Amino acid sequence: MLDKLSSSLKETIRKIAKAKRIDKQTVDEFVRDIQRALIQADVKISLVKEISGRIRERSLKEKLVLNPREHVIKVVYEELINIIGRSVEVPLAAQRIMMVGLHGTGKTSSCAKLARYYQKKGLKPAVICADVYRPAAAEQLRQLCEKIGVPFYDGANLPEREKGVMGIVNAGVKEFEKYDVKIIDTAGRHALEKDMIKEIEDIKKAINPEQRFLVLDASIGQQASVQAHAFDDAIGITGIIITKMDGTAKGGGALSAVAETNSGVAFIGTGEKTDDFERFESDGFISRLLGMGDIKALIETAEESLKPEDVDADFLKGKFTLKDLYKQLEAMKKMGPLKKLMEMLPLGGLGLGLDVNLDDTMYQVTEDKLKRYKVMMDSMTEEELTEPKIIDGSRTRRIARGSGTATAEVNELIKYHRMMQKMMKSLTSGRGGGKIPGMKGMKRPTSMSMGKMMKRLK
Ligand SMILES: Nc1nc2c(ncn2[C@@H]2O[C@H](COP(=O)(O)OP(=O)(O)O)[C@@H](O)[C@H]2O)c(=O)[nH]1
Ligand SMILES: [Mg+2]
Repeated sequence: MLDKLSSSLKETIRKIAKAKRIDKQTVDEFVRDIQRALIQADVKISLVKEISGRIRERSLKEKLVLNPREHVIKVVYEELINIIGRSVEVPLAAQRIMMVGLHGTGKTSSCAKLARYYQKKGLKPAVICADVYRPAAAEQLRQLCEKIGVPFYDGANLPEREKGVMGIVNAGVKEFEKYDVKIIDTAGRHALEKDMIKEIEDIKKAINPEQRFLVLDASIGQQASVQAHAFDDAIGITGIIITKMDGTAKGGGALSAVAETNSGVAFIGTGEKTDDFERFESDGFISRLLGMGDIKALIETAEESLKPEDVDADFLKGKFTLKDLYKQLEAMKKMGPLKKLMEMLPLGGLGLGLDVNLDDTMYQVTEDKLKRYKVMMDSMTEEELTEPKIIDGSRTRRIARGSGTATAEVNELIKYHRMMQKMMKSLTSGRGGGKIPGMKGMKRPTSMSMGKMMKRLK
């Protein structure tokens, strides 16, 4: 996916990191590399110019809080996030979703992918087919739904005269009253035509869907913005799904074009299979594009290393998320059994007040356990991951259902997190026994030195 853009950008980042010095000439060189890469990915020229200007300006004029190389990397990263696509929130709640888009863009496949997504998150989805023009359309959707065990409705039980689009949509929504997420597939046309627009306006009026997702084919590049504007004018698009990101080098065009509309990218399709579908989050996406899963953490760490008191304050506020825990556990897996590690710490002196009783099995961070934690975390919302406090009984049940685990396992993860959070707090607060010499690495499990980053880039 966007392999070419990715490899060019990685090459540039590597150059920046290795640069002997950062001056006007080198920055100009980096900017030219970035321009070339973006234009090849079909990003609009005016946007490319805009981002180049800002990178140049910020790289050279901004007050430095980092070393100059890290500063330039940070600027590139932030500016790319600004143009490569705005992402939108996708709530995990009961809702009606209508899918719109031109013919062949991937609406029908995306209906099944979306149903699968919600199913994995522990919600109950159902799908309605409102494409009455092509007999094969209903059959295609039925087969996709059958494969993932999601109920499907196409009005087969309706009397002939009610088998129109509106009849099916209304009956379908009623039929699936008890389902959390109702996904409605609509018919497309080969071009933006009045009767299609009228039809989707009617559907919107009749059932008032909370989400109106527009499906765009990535290979159209910048043209995405024309379609996005037109559909947005008609029904107010709440999120965009960009499909076929796997098959084109122009994905950068589609991703940046939608940022010009009133909406943002919700999901991307990365293949023909129902699981080839991911939530789009611009910062994570750009990090991956630049080849540094931890670039954000790296940059934050670099910033924080200048003001250690801020790091502490962060943890004191309880900013130790489930994602942090996961990273921590991964690191620990390498270090050996957690129990040994715990024994090495003067726990009493730390004032941990460990009221959680952990049995022996919980001390062992095994590959298997990490995998199970990962699927549970995949079934959580962003909010739950950052504020695990909000995970109550009903959320626990939903997470367990979505990840195919037991509520007891979810509870174990939460308990684990609470314990580690406590430990992190006392390690970094400077109180409750103070810092432990030689344990500085504990403070920021994600931190990476520039040297390490370079190694990773090689
Ligand atoms: N490679 C790839 N193919 C896709 C993706 N999404 C859809 N397709 C394919 O595109 C074609 C049209 O998809 P379909 O869902 O029928 O489009 P619709 O006419 O908008 O309903 C099908 O052959 C799909 O398998 C994707 O993300 N990647
Ligand atoms: Mg279709």
